[in-house]
Amino acid sequence: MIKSLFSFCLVITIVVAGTKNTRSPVVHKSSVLFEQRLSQISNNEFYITNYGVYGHNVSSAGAGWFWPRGSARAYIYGQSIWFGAKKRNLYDTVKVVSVGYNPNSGASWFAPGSVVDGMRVLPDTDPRAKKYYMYVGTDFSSEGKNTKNGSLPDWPLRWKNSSKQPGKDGYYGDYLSDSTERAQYPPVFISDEDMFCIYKDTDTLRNPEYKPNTGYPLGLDIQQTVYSWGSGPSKDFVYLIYNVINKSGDTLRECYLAPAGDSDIGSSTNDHNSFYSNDSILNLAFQFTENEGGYIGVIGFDFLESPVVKTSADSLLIFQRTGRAKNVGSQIGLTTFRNWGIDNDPPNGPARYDFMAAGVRDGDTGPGDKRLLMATGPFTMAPNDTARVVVCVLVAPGKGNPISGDVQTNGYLDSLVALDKYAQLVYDNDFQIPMYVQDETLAPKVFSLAQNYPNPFNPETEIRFTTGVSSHVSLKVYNVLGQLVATLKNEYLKAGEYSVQWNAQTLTGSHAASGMYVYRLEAGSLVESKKMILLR
Ligand SMILES: [Ca+2]
Ligand SMILES: [Ca+2]
Repeated sequence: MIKSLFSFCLVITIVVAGTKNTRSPVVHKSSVLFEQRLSQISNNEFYITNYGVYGHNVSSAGAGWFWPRGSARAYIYGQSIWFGAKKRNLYDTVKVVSVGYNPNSGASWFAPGSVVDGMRVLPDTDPRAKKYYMYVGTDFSSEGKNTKNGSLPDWPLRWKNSSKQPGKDGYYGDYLSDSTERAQYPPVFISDEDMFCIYKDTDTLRNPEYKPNTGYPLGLDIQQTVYSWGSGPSKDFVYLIYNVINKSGDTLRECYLAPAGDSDIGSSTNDHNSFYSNDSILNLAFQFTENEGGYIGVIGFDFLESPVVKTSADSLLIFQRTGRAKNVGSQIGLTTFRNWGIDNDPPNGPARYDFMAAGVRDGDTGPGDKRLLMATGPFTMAPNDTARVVVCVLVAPGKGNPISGDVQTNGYLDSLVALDKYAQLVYDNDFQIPMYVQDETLAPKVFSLAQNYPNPFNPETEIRFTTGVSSHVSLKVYNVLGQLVATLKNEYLKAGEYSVQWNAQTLTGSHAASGMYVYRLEAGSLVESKKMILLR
């Protein structure tokens, strides 16, 4: 449960139809890009948004992960990923954590969209916004057309390294649910329901803790694909696949990625969290409840895939287009597991970072209303690097009274562990990951220059710009007479998002006087300028 409904209401401004009771299958309001959907196939009946929150019903501010389907048995109150990194910022290295779900407030700092279309959320009237709704495979025909809303883009995923034709050979859940067709494409294990979306951490208006010069945002695009099934043992687990792309110009060091949030099994006050330590290969964290009517399941969270590095100072060895790492043992795996009570949330970015990087595995301290977090890291991301992490969420029946004796050895977890091993086996042997194909008809602007912030300013302000291709870039400040006052950037830059601070110091080292100034970006053939005001 969240502690403060008040702050939740302030931060989450999404208005969507549907409540926990009605379980509206499609929550999709045409005037607002923010969207949540309800899974239709899996035995896990869960809400998921196009900005990373899952297991939370945003519209009713309530639990959003139920098992088995059709029951009122809640297992998750709300969850997403946190992404933490160290980066150079002005004169220091700062610890920054972008929060996909804050269990204290319910807030998400992520927003639908890709950084290539700007740091802020696109207005719904912008035609580019359409590609940032949630894609759900069962909405699409075999030709990849959206049968629910023809004005939305085609299915965006294609097989990597494939010469197959879009439409016939693209990746559509409903198309490949045909077993005859499916047999033509072994060894692919096709999901019955696929959901895909892209979101980013760059819209600082979404971050209630945002302050200039604290290192935010990290400049991440997160491509998220969720796979679920309706039959066999697979119906009890769900894969969440994250491709996290560093779209900033900064190298992000000692990165950690962690599913984090609040699981509540039925009543939130009598739950236990722990980490399964009897198997060194499984990265399995789990939660169970003390006996209460009807709640007999145990929920688990596992990294099926995590990044591969030689050392934490090296960049990633595995990239989106080079395929997954088959050898689980060469991956970083789970390095931190945290289990904490509702009153002990880490209060800010550096504290969250230290929490994720602690390298500890907290034990069961239940019963209570507990949060949990499992982190993989550290790894380094150069600009444009992609880190892929695959999380499995699974629910299996428990046995007997879980608080009598050790759940690790008394057999209570047997069904969960067996299911998790099966989920890992399926992923390792039979699962190929399609790649996102950028819709070229909706090609991003190559360059963009943002308004400085704050403005007016005294004495420091921040100017952000995006270069879609690598080129020589200059960013200069002029006074109203057209005289050069300061050169903020004048060098060859890789494609990416950049942030520059100006402390109102002139070329000669003196302090610029109050007044209007023009900053001018030249990148390739583009010239763009904006005005800013220094008020001393
Ligand atoms: Ca409970
Ligand atoms: Ca809880």
